[in-house]
Amino acid sequence: MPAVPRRTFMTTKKQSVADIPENEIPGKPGPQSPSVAEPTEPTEPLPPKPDQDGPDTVGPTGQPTGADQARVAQSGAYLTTAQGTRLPDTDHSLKAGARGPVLLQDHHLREKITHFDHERIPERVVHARGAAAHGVFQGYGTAGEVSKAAFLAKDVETPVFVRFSTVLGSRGSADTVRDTRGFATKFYTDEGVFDLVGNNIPVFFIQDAIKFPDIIHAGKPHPDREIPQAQSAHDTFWDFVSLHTEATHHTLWNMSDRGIPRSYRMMEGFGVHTFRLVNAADESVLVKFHWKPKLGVHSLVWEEAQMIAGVDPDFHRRDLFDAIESGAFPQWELGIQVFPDTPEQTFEGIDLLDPTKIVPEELSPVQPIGLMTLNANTKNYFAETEQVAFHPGHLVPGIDVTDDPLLAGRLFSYLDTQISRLGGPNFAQIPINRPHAPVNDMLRDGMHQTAVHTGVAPYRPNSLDGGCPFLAGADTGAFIETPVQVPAASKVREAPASFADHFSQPRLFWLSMTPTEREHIVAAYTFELNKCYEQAVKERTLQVLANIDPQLCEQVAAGLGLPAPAASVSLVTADPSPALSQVGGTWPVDGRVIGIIADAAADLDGVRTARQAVLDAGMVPLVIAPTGGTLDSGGDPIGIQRTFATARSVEFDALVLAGVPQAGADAYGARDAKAGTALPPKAPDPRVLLLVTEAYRHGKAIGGWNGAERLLESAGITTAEPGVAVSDSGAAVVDALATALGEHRAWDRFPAAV
Ligand code: HDE
Repeated sequence: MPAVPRRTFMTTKKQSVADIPENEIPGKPGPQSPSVAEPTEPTEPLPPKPDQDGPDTVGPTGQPTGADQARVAQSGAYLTTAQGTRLPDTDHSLKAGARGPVLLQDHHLREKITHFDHERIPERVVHARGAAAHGVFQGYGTAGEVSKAAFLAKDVETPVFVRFSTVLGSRGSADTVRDTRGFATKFYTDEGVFDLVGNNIPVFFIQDAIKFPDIIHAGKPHPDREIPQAQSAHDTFWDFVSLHTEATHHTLWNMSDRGIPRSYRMMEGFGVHTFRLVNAADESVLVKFHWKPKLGVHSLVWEEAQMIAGVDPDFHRRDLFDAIESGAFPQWELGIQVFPDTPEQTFEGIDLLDPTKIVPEELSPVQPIGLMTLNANTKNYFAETEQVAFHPGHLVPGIDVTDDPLLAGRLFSYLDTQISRLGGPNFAQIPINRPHAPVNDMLRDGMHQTAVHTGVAPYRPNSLDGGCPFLAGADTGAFIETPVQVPAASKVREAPASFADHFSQPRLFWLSMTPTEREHIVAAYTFELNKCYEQAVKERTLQVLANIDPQLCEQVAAGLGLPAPAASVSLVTADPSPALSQVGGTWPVDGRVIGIIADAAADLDGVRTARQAVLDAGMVPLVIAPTGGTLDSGGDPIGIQRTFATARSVEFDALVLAGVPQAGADAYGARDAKAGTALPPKAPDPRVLLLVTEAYRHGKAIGGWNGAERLLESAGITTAEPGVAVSDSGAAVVDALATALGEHRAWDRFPAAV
C-alpha cells in the first residue's frame, strides 16, 4: 500500500495568508482542489487527504518542534471499522429491502452512531475555550545559578506545547470577550514534564483555593437561564467581587486593556504564585515567572472587541494559527524576579505568598532566562488542544512550590479534574501528555489503560522483578522536596494579617496607567455595572472604587447616574510602576494585518507595490475590493481576499486606500437605503467610508494615495492627524503606516468615544 502523502496547506516558507485566495485559506470553506469529482479508488499517488497523524516533528525551516513522532492515528487507504475490517459502504444502513426497516444486525451503523454519541468529553469547568501550538524553549543558561533544572541550561532545547484560553466562556464562545486569558505551557524536559500553568494577569481574585468555586459560580452565567455567556458584566459577578474585596486587584486588571488582548501573541504571561528554585548546591530562592512577548503587549479597544465577537468569534485562534502557518513564529522570553528565600517570604514589605500582589518590576527587575518560539500548529484540535492536561504539580528537580494557599489547592484540583474530564487516571498516556523522559511508574490498570506493562511486581520492595524500578537520589536526578521549615502553629482557618490589604496595589495599578488607559478602565466599569440590575451591587462596587481612587469612582458613578461615595480606607500613594502601562515604546509589526482598499479604477501598479511592501515588512496584506476574484486591468492579476460587503474594519490593524472607490462600483453597489436608488456617481462608497471611520475611531493607522485624502475628508479625517499618512505612492504609505503601527495605535487620537 503506498503511503498517504502528507497534505500541506502552504508549499513555500513564509507564505502569508494574503497569498491565498480567500476560499483556500485554511479553515475557510471552498474548493481545495481543481477536481470536483470525488476520487473513488486509491491511485498512485493517492489524492491528498487530510492526515491525522501527529503534528510535524520538524517545522517549516527545519527546526525541531515539540511534536511526538510516534503518533499515527490512521493508516491504509481503505475505510475500515474500528477493528480494521474494510467496508464497502458507509452511506446506507442495512435494510430489509430498499424501502424496508433498518436491521439491528447492522454492526457498522451501530458502531458509527455509538462512537458519535460519545464524541464529546466534558469541557473544562474553567478555561474551556482555548487554542494551542507546539514550539521549543531554549534556555539561556543564566538560571543555572539559581536552579538545577536541566532544561534551563544553555545548550538544551526543550519541546513545549502551549494552550491559551479564556476563563469563563464555554468551548464555543467568542475569543475577544473581556476576561482573563490562560497561558499554560508544558515543557517536555528530559527530567520529566514541567507545567507552568499561568495567566496573562499576574494576580488572582482569591487568596485561598477554598474560594475558587465561589468566584467561578459568581462569574459563570446565571443558573436559572444560563446567561450571559463568557461575560463578567452581570449581577452575580459584581455581587461577589464587591463583597469579597481581595478580588479588587484582579478585577481592575480585567477592566483594563489587559482584559481584551489584541492577540495571544501579544500577551504577557505570569506564573502568578511565588515558586521556589533550588540549585545544585541545594540553595533556594523565591521567584515569580514572567513571559514577555517579543511583539509587545497590546490590546483591542472595547468596541472593536465587541464587534469581533460577532464578525470573527475565532479571531485569536485564527490569528495564532495563521501567524505560525505563515512562518511568523511568536516568541516570548521567560524571565524571573528573584527574591531571597527568607522565613518571612516577603520582599520590600510585599507578602510573596499572597497571590493578589505583584512585586513591581522597578523594585525587582525581570531577568531573562530563556526564549520560547511557537513554530508548529496542532493537526487535530481534540487530540491535542482538548486532551492536553496541565497540572501545577508537574514539577522537575530544581523547581518547587511555596506555601501560597491558592497554589496548594491547585495542586489538588488539576489532577482531580483530569480524571473526570479525560475519563480516568491514565491521561498521561494520551500522546499530547506523554512525557519525553522515560516513565517507569508502578501505576497499573484503570480506565483507558493503553500500556502493556510487563513484569509481575508493580510494588516496592520486590525481588521478583529484580528490585525494579529503583529509587533515584539527589545525584541521580530525583525530585526532592525542599526541606523548608514549617512554623510551629495551631490548626486554624485564618489568613495572615498582610492578606487583609486589598487596595494598595489596585491603587498602584491605577496610578501607573496613562490617561487613555484610565479612560478605558472607567468605560469598562461603567459598561459592566450598567449591565447589572441590582442597585446595591452598583453602590457597593462604587465604594470599592472609592477605595482605589476618587477620580475613578467619580467618573464611573457619573456614568451610572449615582453619587460617588468617599473612601472608607486611607489611600496609599505609591510610586507608579511604568512597566504596568501598555502605552509607550515601539514594537515589531510582524503578522499585523493591513487592508489595501482598491477597485478597478485604483492605481493597480501602486497596489502591487504596496502589497509587496507590506509582505517585505513581515506583515499580511489583504486586498479589499468591490467583488471577489481578481483586479486585473493590466499587469499580474491581484488576488482579492475581502470584498466591501465582507470586510469589517476590526479585521485589520491598518487600512491603505489606493484611491477613492465610488459608490455603485459593483453589481451589488451601495444604494441609498431610504430611496432604494443608487447613490450618485463619484460619492465615496459608504462601505469604505464605514471601514475608514471605524478604523479611525479605534486609533488605527490609516493612509492612502491617488486622491485618498478626498475619502478621508469625507470621513472627517484630516491628513495632519497622528497615524494618518497620505503620500504619492503605495510603498511610501506602507512605510509610514508600519512606523505608526510600531506604537500599536495612534494614542494621541484618544480620548475617544470607546
Ligand atoms: Fe486554574 N484550573 N484553578 N488557575 N487554570 C483549571 O484544570 C483551579 C488558577 C489556569 O489550558 C482546571 O484542566 C483552582 C490560577 C489555566 O488546560 C481546574 C484554582 C491560575 C488553566 C482549575 C485555580 C490558573 C486552568 C480546569 C484556585 C493562574 C487552563 C481544567 C485554587 C496562575 C489550562 C483543568 C489548560 C484550568 C482549577 C486558579 C490558570 C478546574 C482550584 C491562580 C491557564 O483544575
